[in-house]
Amino acid sequence: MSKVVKLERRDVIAIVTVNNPPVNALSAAVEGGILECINAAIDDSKVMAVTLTCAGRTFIAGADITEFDKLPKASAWNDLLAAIENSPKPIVAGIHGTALGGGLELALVCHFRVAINDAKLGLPEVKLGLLPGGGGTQRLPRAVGPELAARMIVSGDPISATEALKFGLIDELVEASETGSEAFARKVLAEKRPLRKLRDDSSKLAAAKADRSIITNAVASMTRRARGLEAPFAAAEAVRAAVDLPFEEGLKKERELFRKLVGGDQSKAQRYAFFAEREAKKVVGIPEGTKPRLVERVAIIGAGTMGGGIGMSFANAGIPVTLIEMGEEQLKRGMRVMQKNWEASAARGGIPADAPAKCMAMINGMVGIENVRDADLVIEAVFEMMAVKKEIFVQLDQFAKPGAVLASNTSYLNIDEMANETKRPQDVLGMHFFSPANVMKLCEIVRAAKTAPDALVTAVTLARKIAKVPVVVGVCDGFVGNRMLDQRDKQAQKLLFEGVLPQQIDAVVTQFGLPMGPFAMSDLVGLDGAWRSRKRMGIKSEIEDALCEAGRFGQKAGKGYYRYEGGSRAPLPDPEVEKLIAETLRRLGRKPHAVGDDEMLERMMYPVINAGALILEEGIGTRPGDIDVVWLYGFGWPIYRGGPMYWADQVGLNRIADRLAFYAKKTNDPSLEPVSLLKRLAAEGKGFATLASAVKAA
Ligand code: T1G
Repeated sequence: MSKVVKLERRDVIAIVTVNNPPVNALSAAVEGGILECINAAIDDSKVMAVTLTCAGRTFIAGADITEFDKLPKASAWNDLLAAIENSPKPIVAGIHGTALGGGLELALVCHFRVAINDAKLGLPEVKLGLLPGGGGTQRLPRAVGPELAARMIVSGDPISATEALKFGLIDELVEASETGSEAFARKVLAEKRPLRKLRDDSSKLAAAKADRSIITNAVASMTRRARGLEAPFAAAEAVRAAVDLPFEEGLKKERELFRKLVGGDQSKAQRYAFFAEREAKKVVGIPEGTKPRLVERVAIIGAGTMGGGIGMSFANAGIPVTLIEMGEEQLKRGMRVMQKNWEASAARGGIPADAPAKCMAMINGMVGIENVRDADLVIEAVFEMMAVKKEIFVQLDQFAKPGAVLASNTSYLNIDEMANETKRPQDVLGMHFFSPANVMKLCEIVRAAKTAPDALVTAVTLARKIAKVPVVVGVCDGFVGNRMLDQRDKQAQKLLFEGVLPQQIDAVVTQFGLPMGPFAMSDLVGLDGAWRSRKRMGIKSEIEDALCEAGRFGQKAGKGYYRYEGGSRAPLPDPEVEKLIAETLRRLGRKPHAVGDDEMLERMMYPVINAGALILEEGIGTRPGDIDVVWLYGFGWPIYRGGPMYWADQVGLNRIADRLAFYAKKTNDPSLEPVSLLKRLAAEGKGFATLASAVKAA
């Protein structure tokens, strides 16, 4: 008997229990252990039926992703699937937590499946750049029909146990997975139910054989957002094979597609991103076992776009919010926007129809900062000016209860300066949400000089609780994300002044895989804010100033770098802008010249890598993977490229350092010179990945 799988017999029922924390991942040891137990149960003449369940918090959550990169070994995987499916005795899977990937595939070769109410079942392999590699693409369509199977496999999203029962993926909802599966096994014996093999039942495929649009439509809706990704399309091909081919041939097709993906660059990058996101949650440099403070109520100051979005995130997670404005009118306006957003989601079917009312009930709108007194966490999301924020912190010091964590949502400003306005700097930190805050998952947790470890852990824990992806960063202008993005935008502006059009520059960035280029992004954010700050500081940016002087403030004005028609947000190139740029360049005596796409990409992305290297050198970011997580969840970096620092390692730091030095000369821009960490790693022939192991999480 293996350490991770145990077998016990309760009269005629053999109970196989997997115990491989934290998520009962299918390591080779687990596969071998289950196979050993299943064979022993089949050989035991006293055993009439078998159950397969898991200890701990979840059923098997899939293959052990850490084992993909190890040398392929003769895995018991296919023998295990066959042993269960061909067992002469009924085998019942008892599911709790999440039955995902290989875990669900194991359950699919069992003859019966039961699950507890809040269990989830899914095949999320596409999110790792893979597709199910254990027959899932062939058995799931036979279990639930090809339409739902296509949705589940191509999107990677799980379904609830209730839906699973409705569609025939499970046979019964039970109170507890172990006792429930045992009772169900006894029922199967008592009722002499025949053993059911999904591979032998193609009845649910008939409709899709007759009407191909069933799959085509399901796949189309799931692949709409899959631009540049290989796995979703391969997954769709495997599901189509389930409809078109006999089972064994479909299985062969699945294996062929899986082998191609698992060795490919995209899956390697996506598996890297999976672990980088989990590593980022581990706060470095705090005492082992630091516990978060209790947070039962949150106060948010400012009911504008950011404050409202942040409030929605907490309310969505069931955490009561005191939303504070300085005036009744602003408060009402902010609350109305939140109500409208929730109602729009409900209308789209994103949340239940009764959710808007429930969420609004979590929001207690008040006027006056003294209403922070019962909050355990206060987040200010007021106007982005240091003087205003300092004043807020002076008042928070006066009104917030002792021990409350005091956070600023600032996207650039110095948290230390805000902390120094209080007598409790140990409670002060940044929680930088990305707009729209109720949608974007990234939350930069800014650690100030005096931030207490438990305050930091409180912010990270809360961010996770509201389904955000927290990354701890240090205090500097723009922290990690914006500081790096500024470098890209600076180079984009330079290309504009060399006569390259906004749409050409944006196209290079979107073709690379980012959702939006710098100029479409400026139109989305609005050009007027930056214009006002430039005027305040006496800084000129001739092209953008000319756009603002012409009232072209971006999407909000229906025109900016692009024009926007009929309320659509789709950016349309505008000959007016091309004329305005040409006139400005003429006035400045600039000679427009063409720049190739490859050069544009290098000149925009390599300075981003350089800034990332400086952030690591200064200790503002602790791990290269943290920086990658910031870009994946803050700016939509294409997951199949892993993240900027991962991508830089694939390009080669040598090449990046050389090209930066070249462009520094060519464009007479010393800020492009490679920073010392980048030069050192390049000279040593290393990548940023070598730094990751140097950082030990607490
Ligand atoms: N392999 C190895 N480690 C895993 C893992 C996995 N599959 N899943 C989670 N972990 C680790 C994770 O790194 C973290 O470690 C800890 O468990 C808790 O995870 C053959 C080929 C199950 C929903 O894609 O979606 O099966 O940081 O922080 O938020 O066809 O983990 O604590 O050291 O995410 O409660 C398919 C991936 C694999 C599921 C739990 N399965 N996991 O979420 O905890 S491919 C997946 C998840 C496959 C077959 C194919 C989530 C979770 P540490 P966590 P959580």
